[in-house]
Amino acid sequence: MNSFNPDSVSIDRSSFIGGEFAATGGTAIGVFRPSDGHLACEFREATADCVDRAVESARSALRVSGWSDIAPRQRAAVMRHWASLVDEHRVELARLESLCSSRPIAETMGRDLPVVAELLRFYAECADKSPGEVFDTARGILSFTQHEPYGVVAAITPWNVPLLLATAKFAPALAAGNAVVLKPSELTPFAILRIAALGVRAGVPPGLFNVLIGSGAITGNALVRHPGVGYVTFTGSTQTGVTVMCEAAQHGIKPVSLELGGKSPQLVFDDAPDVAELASLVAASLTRNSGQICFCGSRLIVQRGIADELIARVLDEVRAVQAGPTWHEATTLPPIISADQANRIDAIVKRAKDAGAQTLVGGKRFEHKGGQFFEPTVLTGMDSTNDAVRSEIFGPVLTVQVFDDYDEGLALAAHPTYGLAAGVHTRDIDKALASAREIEAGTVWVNTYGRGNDVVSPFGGFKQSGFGKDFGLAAFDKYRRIKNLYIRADRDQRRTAPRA
Ligand code: TXE
Repeated sequence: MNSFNPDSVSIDRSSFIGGEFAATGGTAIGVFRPSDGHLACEFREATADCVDRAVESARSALRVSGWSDIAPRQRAAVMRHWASLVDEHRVELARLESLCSSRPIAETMGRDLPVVAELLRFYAECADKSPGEVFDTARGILSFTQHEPYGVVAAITPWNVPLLLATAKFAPALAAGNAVVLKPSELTPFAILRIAALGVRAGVPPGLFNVLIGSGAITGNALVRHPGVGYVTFTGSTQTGVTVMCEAAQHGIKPVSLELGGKSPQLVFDDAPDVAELASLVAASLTRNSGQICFCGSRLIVQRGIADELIARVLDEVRAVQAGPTWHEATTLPPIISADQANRIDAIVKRAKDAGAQTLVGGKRFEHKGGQFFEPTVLTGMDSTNDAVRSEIFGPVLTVQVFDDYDEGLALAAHPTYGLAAGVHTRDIDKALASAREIEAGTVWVNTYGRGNDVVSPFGGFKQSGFGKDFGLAAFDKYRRIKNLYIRADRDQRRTAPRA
């Protein structure tokens, strides 16, 4: 019912600056449909001059509109209107999102777009619900905090769940009274451009929200360095996160938040509830978006008593997936975003096999009607030094390690560098809480895995998975500075007080 013809989708072909689609003039960048390899369009990259224009138009929109000074409820009203326009345009936006990404239409219609609208509503509600504090001080002193926005927030976002991850940044930043210049991945720009145009229709002052299309090296780098940017929020690889953090430090000591890579374990004890349901969860975490999800539960660590049954069921589940283009409703295994990513997955799997890993299912890339795909792959027989166990693969590849006792399970679940998320499966609440405490990760799911449609809970990693949260109230708070006003209020009274 939701399937669509990719040639019938009308797309916007330039950056969005100052409230309109604007000529940019850099070198041409091709945007390809990963499902069939077709060129969807060419953009002119946003150069450093365009970054200047976008940041200046954001600053001017803040000045002219008074966005940060108006009553927060007025900002909330605009954002609620924006959410209703997103609902109204759900089909068109879902198609734009699926066209050049790895997001199947069933997921963009059923999950991504509803969550995008909900994020706009959630942060609209936050706008006036988190006031400052008044402190207990000496009589005659009034000390309190006020929140102030940073000004212009630079947001840099990835290709894997493009629109939802971008909204998780621009919605709280705008609700907190900032302007935003967003650079989405150059591979997946379409839906976010349309959302920006809908924002202006909803009443977002023109220029307050700009979207620049370009590469990380040119557009992204110029944006992070720009002196008019007050805060940098980034989601992407750990390696690029390091560059972004260094550049932000060297060009103005700008605060940053980084949501980076992961290599998340699913720790399954013998007493896990409902093995059939668990097998579906593990398999879905592996195949959804073809594993191109930062919190993909890519390491199954399972206790011996339940291992054979669980692995057999996971294999049955992953064999049932249907590879296909993102515009077919029935697709459950979408393409890999690019040939480069497919090569990267292939290289890691080959290295893992060379180092002794055995393949229980899958193991190969394949082409399907011009798209690059990778078979859902389950690897076993590895220790924790194997590349497939250590590196973020960002593909549909699951490693399996079997353990005998609690300590061994916990030791296998630990990762030397990443700490994004983890799953723990057990009926024993004491064991669940104890292992959740032990595992160094920003999120631990117990007897479930993944975020579903949740916008309320904060998400973000520990260690080299980054710092700072997206989603929830924590994300709203990070886009506000705290100012303390300390007022001596008894001066006149003392001057006029009668002398003893
Ligand atoms: O990421 P990059 P890539 C991981 C995943 C994947 C690997 C590489 O393992 O296989 O990263 O993917 C912009 N200054 N994740 O190369 O480079 C870039 O244009 C400023 C996990 O696509 O990190 C894009 O908009 N910006 C991750 C964004 O950064 C720069 C999601 C992410 O690209 C830049 C994606 C620079 N110097 C990949 N260089 C997750 N946490 O979910 C690049 N960019």
